[in-house]
Parts: sequence; C-alpha cells; structure tokens
Amino acid sequence: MAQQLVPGGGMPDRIADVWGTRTPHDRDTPWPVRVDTHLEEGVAEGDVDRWVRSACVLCSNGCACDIAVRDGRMVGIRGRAGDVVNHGRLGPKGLYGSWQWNGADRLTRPLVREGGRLVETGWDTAMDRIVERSRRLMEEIGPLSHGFYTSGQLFLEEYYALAVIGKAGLGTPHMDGNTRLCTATAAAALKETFGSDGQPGTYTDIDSCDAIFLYGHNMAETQTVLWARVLDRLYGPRPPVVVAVDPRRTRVTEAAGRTGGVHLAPLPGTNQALMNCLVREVIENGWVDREYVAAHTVGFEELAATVAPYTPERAAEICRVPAGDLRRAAEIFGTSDRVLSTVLQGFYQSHQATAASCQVNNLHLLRGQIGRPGGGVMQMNGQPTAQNTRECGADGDLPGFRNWNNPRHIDELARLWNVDPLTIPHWAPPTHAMQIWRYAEQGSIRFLWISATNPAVSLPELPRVRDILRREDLFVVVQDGFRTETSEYADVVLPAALWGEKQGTFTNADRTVHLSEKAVEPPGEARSDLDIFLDYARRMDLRDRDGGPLVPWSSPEEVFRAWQECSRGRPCDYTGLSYEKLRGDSGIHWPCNDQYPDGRDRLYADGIFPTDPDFCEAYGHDLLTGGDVTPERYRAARPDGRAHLKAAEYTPPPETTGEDHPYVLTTGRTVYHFHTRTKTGRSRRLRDAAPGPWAELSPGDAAALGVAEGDLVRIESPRGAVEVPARIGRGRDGVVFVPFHYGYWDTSGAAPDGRPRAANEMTLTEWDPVSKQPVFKVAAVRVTRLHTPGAPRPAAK
Ligand SMILES: Nc1nc2c(c(=O)[nH]1)N[C@H]1C(S)=C(S)[C@@H](COP(=O)(O)OP(=O)(O)OC[C@H]3O[C@@H](n4cnc5c(=O)[nH]c(N)nc54)[C@H](O)[C@@H]3O)O[C@H]1N2
Ligand SMILES: Nc1nc2c(c(=O)[nH]1)N[C@H]1C(S)=C(S)[C@@H](COP(=O)(O)OP(=O)(O)OC[C@H]3O[C@@H](n4cnc5c(=O)[nH]c(N)nc54)[C@H](O)[C@@H]3O)O[C@H]1N2
Ligand code: SF4
Ligand SMILES: [Mo]
Repeated sequence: MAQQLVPGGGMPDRIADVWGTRTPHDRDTPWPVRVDTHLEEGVAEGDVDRWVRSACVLCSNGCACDIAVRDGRMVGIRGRAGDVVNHGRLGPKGLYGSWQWNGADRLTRPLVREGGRLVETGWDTAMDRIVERSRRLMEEIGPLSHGFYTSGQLFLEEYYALAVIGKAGLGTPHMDGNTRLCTATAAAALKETFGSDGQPGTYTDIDSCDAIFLYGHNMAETQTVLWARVLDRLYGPRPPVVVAVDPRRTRVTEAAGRTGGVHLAPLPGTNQALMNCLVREVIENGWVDREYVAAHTVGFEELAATVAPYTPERAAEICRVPAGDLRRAAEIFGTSDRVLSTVLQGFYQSHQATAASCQVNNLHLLRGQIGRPGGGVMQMNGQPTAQNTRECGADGDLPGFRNWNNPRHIDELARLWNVDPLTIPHWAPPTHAMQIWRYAEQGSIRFLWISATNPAVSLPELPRVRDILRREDLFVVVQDGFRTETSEYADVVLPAALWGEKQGTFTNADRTVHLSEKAVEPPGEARSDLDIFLDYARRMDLRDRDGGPLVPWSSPEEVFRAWQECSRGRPCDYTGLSYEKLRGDSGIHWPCNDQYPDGRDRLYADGIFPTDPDFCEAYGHDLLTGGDVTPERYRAARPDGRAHLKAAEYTPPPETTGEDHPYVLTTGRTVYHFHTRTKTGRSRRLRDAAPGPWAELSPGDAAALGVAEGDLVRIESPRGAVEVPARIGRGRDGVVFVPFHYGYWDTSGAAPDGRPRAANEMTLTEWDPVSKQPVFKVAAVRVTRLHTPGAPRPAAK
C-alpha cells in the first residue's frame, strides 16, 4: 500500500503536486490503494485522540476520509483506504481546505438587523422574528410569499426536512437549490433520456475504459482524485485514449494530445453544433449498434434527420475547430470497445445545456455503451451533496424522483406525510431558482430563506442580485457558518454548524452514500441546519391532517429512516441502507434494497430504463424551446422501458460578440479554491496558492492588446466589469477566462483596493430552456489594458 503522509511541515507539497505520486495499473485491474494524510503543524499521528468517519464536502467526488480530533478540535484528515471512491486518496482541497477553517472567524450567535446594522442576539429573538414574519405573510398573502434558496452542500436529512416543511407544511412551490447553477442540467439530461435522474455509470468504469471523453469538464482541477484515477490508467499498460472538449488548454486537454486523442476547442456556446456533428458521424459511418437501438430506444429517425445537416465542415465553421479533428473524435467514439463520458459545466452552463448533454447520452445509446464495465455516462455533479438536494426534493424536484405531473405520485407523498394532496404544490413545475429571484425582484416573494449558498457572489449579474437583496419589502434569512457577502444583506443571520460539527449522510456523483459523523462541537451557539429547520417547523406549529406534528423528528437518523420510506420503490431506493451499515469499510451505492443489498454500482445493464409513464420522473420537454411534453403525448410515444433519443438544432448563444464587445467571456474554477472561498480562503496554503483573481488571455489576444503577464486589465460586459491582472497562455483566441471565486467580503461590489473583481459582475441573466441552468460560460466583453504593475496607477476617479 502506498503512503502519502502530508505532514504539517509542507512536504510533499500537494499544492505543487496536485495529484500526488502515480500508482499505475493495467486495464481491468483494481486501482491501487494510496492513503493520503495531512495533520496540523506540530501534530503527529500518535497525538490524535480519535479518527472520526466522514467524506470530503469540497466537491462531488465524495472522497471518504477520517477526521483527526485532538482536544476537541479538528487537526487533520486521512483518506479511507477501503472506500470504493478514493481508495485512500485526497486532493489539495480535501487535505488543506476541509477543516483548516475551524477556529477562524465563525458565526457563533444569531444576528438581527437593528437600525440598519446586524447585531448579535439569542436564538429565541432571531427565530421569533422569522416566525412572526413568516406567519404574517402566510396569513396575508399565503405560501406564494415564501421562497427557499438552498444548497448542494447540506446533508440528505437536512434537505428532506426542508422539503417536507416547504411542500407539505407551507405548501410553497418556490424552493430550489444553488444546484440550479450547478447540476440542474445533469438531472434534466438524465430525465430527458432515461426517464429519471440517477447516474448510469460508476467511477470504477475508469479502471476499464478504452476511451474517455470529457465534455466541458476540467476534471484535473475540479475532481482531482478522479483525475488521479485517470492518470493511473494513462501511466499504466493499455491506457485509454482521452478526448477533451474545452475552449481552453487545460491538463485534461494536454492529456488528450499525449494519448493520441483529440482536443476539440469549440468557441464557447457552440457545443450543440459540435455534438450534432459527432452524432451524425457515428450514424453516417455505420458505427450504430442497430440491434441495441431497436430494442432499447425510441426516437432514432428524428435524431438522424436532425443531425444530418451537421457535417464536419459545417460544425467546423460554427465551432471553429478543424473538421478533421471532429472526424477523428467521432471515430474514437465509434470504434472504441468501452467508452466512458463525463459531462460538466462547459456543457451545463450554456444556453443549449440539456440538448448538448443529451447528445452525449445519445452517443452512448447509439453504441450500446451503457451499463457495461468501462462503457458508461457520467452526467457529473459538482457540489458534494447536489445529488441529495435533487432526490430529496429541496430543489425543483419532488422527493424520490417523483413526477409533479403524475397525480398518483402526489398521492403517494400525501399519504406518506399524512397531508391533503392539495397542500403539495403540483399545479405547475416547482419554481426554479432564477424565477424565485425574479419573483423577489417583482415583490411577490417577500420572505427568502437562503441556506448554505452565497448568491451575492455566485449568481449571474451581481448588480441586479444586490438590488434584489436590498429591497425593503424582502425579508432575507441567511444561514451560514460565516459572514459572507450575502449575509450582509440579511434581516436575520443564523449561525450554522458545518461539516465535522454535525451528523448526516450524503451521496456523491456516482451514487455512493457516505455517513459523516460529528467530530467536534460547533462553535458558540451555532446549530446544525437540521436543528434549525426543525425548530422553525415547531415554532410554526406545522401539523399533519390529524393534528400531529408534521415533522416529528429530532435526530438525523430519524429523518434518514423517514427518507428511506419515501425512497421505497423509487430509482433512488435507500431502504437497504442504515447508519450502521454505512459504518462499514466503504460507502455504498444506491439503489440499495432487497434486490441489491450491497448497492448497485452500474445502472441499466439490462437496457431497461425508468421511462414507463407511471414510473418516470418527468415527461420531458422540447429540447429547443423547453415546452413541456404532455402526459398524453408521452404515453402515445410508448417508451415503456426504452430510452429517448432526443434531438435539437443548434442555435447561437443569447449574447454574441460585436464591435463594442468583441471577446467571449467564459468563467470557471481553479484547483485551489472552492466557489466563493468561504472555506478554502481561510486555509493559508490554498489562499497563498491563489490569492486573487485574474483574467486569462490567449497569447495572440494579449499581443494584439499590448498586454503583458501581470498587467492590470479591465474586462467589461454590458452589465458590469472587473479589473484584474492578466495571465497569458491557455485560452483560445477571442476567449477570456475569469475564475468566479473572488468576492468582496462586504457589500460594496468592490474589493479593498476599490476594484470590482467578481466574475459575475459581467455574466447575464439567461438560462437553458429545459434545465433552467444559467449561462455562466458565455458573455460578450471588451478588454482594456489599465497599467503595468510597478508603474504608477492612474489617479482615483
Ligand atoms: N477546485 C475546485 N473544484 C471544484 C469546485 C471548485 O469550486 N473548485 N466546484 C465543484 C463544483 S460545484 C462544480 S459544478 C464542478 C465544476 O467543474 P468543471 O465543470 O470542471 O469546472 P469549470 O471550470 O466551471 O468548467 C469546466 C470547463 O468548461 C470550459 N468551458 C467554458 N466554456 C465552454 C464551452 O462553451 N464549451 C465547452 N465544451 N467547455 C467550456 C472551461 O474552459 C473549463 O475548463 O467543480 C467541482 N469541483
Ligand atoms: N460565473 C460563474 N458563476 C458560477 C459558476 C461558474 O462556473 N461561473 N458556478 C456555479 C456553480 S456550479 C455553483 S455550485 C455555485 C456555487 O456557489 P455558492 O453556493 O454560492 O458557493 P459557496 O461558496 O460554496 O457557498 C456555500 C455557502 O454555504 C456555507 N456552508 C458550507 N457548509 C454549510 C453548512 O453545512 N450549513 C450552512 N448553513 N452553510 C454552509 C459556506 O460557508 C458558503 O458561504 O456557483 C455558481 N456560480
Ligand atoms: S476530489 Fe473532491 S471530494 Fe475528493 S478530496 Fe478533493 S475536493 Fe474533496
Ligand atoms: Mo457546482
């Protein structure tokens, strides 16, 4: 077993060596174990009092770990050797960002707004204010006055409690997660094609694939441990070929070159044209598995007709990639024995997000590459617990992947919760986040409860978001472990216990469920999100139809048991799990039930999909317009267990470049920070590794603009601007990349040096018509050089 002790002294330095030492292996052999450990400076393994079971919550990979506790404090972390997900490994965020914020400037008491300022108070005062406002609005306006904007970072039990409170207690359809910004398209693409959410593939597929396609997914930086798994195949015998679709040069796209694969670098916003071409090529060249398609899919004729005009030459012109590269990529897909695909934000955060992601599913169905070892699709998640937001219905879904448009599914929930079915909002789809913010802007939502997300940095078009949060008629509750850009607008701020300070379960991107135990006490009066939600329900006196308490639970495990009942018989069946079982060697995949007592790692091996009209999660949409497919039309298509091959034309992005704004802006991540940095920004190592924002320009564009490395540049869209140093190198001509991690720590919209720097100052309020996921990856901007560091700055305006 390899050991990577990463001691406090800083060697081996996993900032410099992000993926750690290689442990190469052959195809179809198990990924070797390598245990990564990091302890606080001055702490040796022998000093640790206890190791407490958990899994990392700094991305969707869900690496299993143990938290080191000493004198009641978290002092280190170690990967779990026996876990299916990571085989002991951890990445830089897991090692240096997961617990190092403890002891920092946490929220320890509730805050309420008094005379314009936030002041500390006790829980009773804070909760009374919330309940008083909530009751008044419920009486005067009704449930439509209430909106809940939650997260992909709470625990399953917290989402389920919140979902029941919102849907069966208050009866508001206005509940969604920041998962709308993150994995709404993963869910949508899975529903459209397979009839329900649920990741078909599993990480083990990496160990046996012959080709791996990454679509808009910078896995090397955003799922570092998964990339280490890929690297260990690339360095071993019989490595897979890598194909990467990304406008920038990244470690992933470099691997494509090295393995004899292809790097396709489309102009941002043109994925659908590229995908239509790949699908066309697979069909035209006779690489389709006709038998599989006939037995297990519907919609082939329409798909073939839609993609027919997308010749490599036509796609090359739209996407500005060489036609030969498109042909080569299609050939690799069409002729490899076992292909694994992963899809993420380069596809999801665009205007034809669901359409393009469905084409990835289509390629797999056309080749019968699904549910086989090494042959599968990963419609990735990003956040650690996004899967649970979706399955528990704390987003725009109903619990247990139930269909809002199927009255029998509503009746099931009503029976389970013992409420009138009419209480459960189902006259229209649940409200998506972008619409929730719109209702707040228009004044119909008057009460907005924000938990575990920082929208004043992460939503698009921040000048607008700040205006909404500032509205006098909007009562804002913010529940977080820290003060954030968003909390500064709140009427009430609730101090939440964070990871390591509370117990609960969560599910990663390949459906592996982990139990995270409480390692230490939360600081001051901070409480778990579950306790806060349950306290609200008690104070609101929410009751079922017999007058009993609607949410009678008091511990996470009780909520978990209630959730298991809710999941019974659904695709995400948890009935075979228990906290005790999750205390075994490894996390366990759902479904886990009588049929699959140890969990099912790969779905759809039998070619039977959850598309039956009585069972499916959704009847789907027109991919181009987002128009609903009616239940009648869906039934008439008789999918009955077959998957849908869905098609759509390419359309140009909502904002295109012109004379005023000649560059395309795209945004994303760096390996060293997580989102708005509330945790990683409090870790010295990660902060030092990436202390501030920048704009990445191609060498050609930099030369044309007269910009040298480090020069301060102003990037400006029709909505806002940032002023940040330039980095030269990895973009394609015409494309500027800005990381979205850097906010302000106060509400002014400018950093301490007075310069705006949040990427979302510039992004636009547009979304994919099906998934409603915002378009973070395309905006039109102009670029101006401001000055060279060292040279005197222009006088302040
Ligand atoms: N280090 C780190 N890891 C993380 C996170 C983090 O904040 N930091 N966050 C986690 C979360 S919540 C998420 S959602 C994931 C996101 O993980 P990723 O999706 O891998 O991350 P991004 O950087 O947002 O975008 C991926 C790539 O999309 C490319 N791209 C931009 N526009 C286009 C386009 O039009 N077409 C194509 N094909 N590609 C395009 C960008 O160049 C970028 O390299 O990461 C997770 N892991
Ligand atoms: N321009 C641009 N914008 C983007 C993206 C992009 O690629 N480009 N990506 C989008 C994506 S994919 C995502 S996921 C979002 C992420 O955006 P956010 O969700 O806003 O980002 P985070 O910084 O993770 O915010 C989570 C907050 O929850 C708090 N928190 C953590 N754990 C807990 C807990 O247990 N309880 C409570 N109550 N609070 C907790 C943290 O302190 C933090 O303040 O950003 C989106 N915005
Ligand atoms: S890959 Fe993701 S889950 Fe694993 S250690 Fe890194 S941040 Fe944590
Ligand atoms: Mo995300």
